[in-house]
Amino acid sequence: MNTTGSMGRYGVIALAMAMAATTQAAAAKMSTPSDAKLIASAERAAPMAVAKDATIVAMDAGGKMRTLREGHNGWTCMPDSPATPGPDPMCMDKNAFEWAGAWMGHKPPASSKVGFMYMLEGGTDASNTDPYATKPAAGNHWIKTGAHVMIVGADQGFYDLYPKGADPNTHAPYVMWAGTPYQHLMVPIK
Ligand SMILES: [Cu+2]
Repeated sequence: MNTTGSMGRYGVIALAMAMAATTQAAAAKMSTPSDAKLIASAERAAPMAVAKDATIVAMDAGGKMRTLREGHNGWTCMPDSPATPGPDPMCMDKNAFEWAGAWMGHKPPASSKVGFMYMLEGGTDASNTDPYATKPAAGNHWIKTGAHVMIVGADQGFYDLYPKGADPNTHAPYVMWAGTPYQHLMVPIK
């Protein structure tokens, strides 16, 4: 007996695929905040005097950068990353934005191009030693830092002034991802 009835085997498979695609589209739609929400999230990263005239960019579902709003003060802000537990929007000056692009693109950052970044909503990072960890490893936990600013692209001698452990005290300045091309100083401000 043909258990798939009159549709036949391939009809059932096609139907199942169509249903899966519809479910995925619905899930994507539900989890994608509006541009207004993304912009508001991005603007919370810095003082409003900086954020209100900044370019706002966001990563789309396919990992491509999309410009939500063109700015004119040299700053670029990104909304919270949904991949981490807490809110972590950021505002970057030009050098810091280039640095972040190098990190995300797995490329070497420019040397001695010091950049500055605001993260006034704080941030959570999966590892203080691995720039590409996406979740904490066994016996590890999310590195949670409150409102802070970051200094990126400085020389080694600068980072050598600060602690570099895997489990830093996040209430005082410390180096994240020490010894990698993406080491940077995390500076809590509260
Ligand atoms: Cu940060």
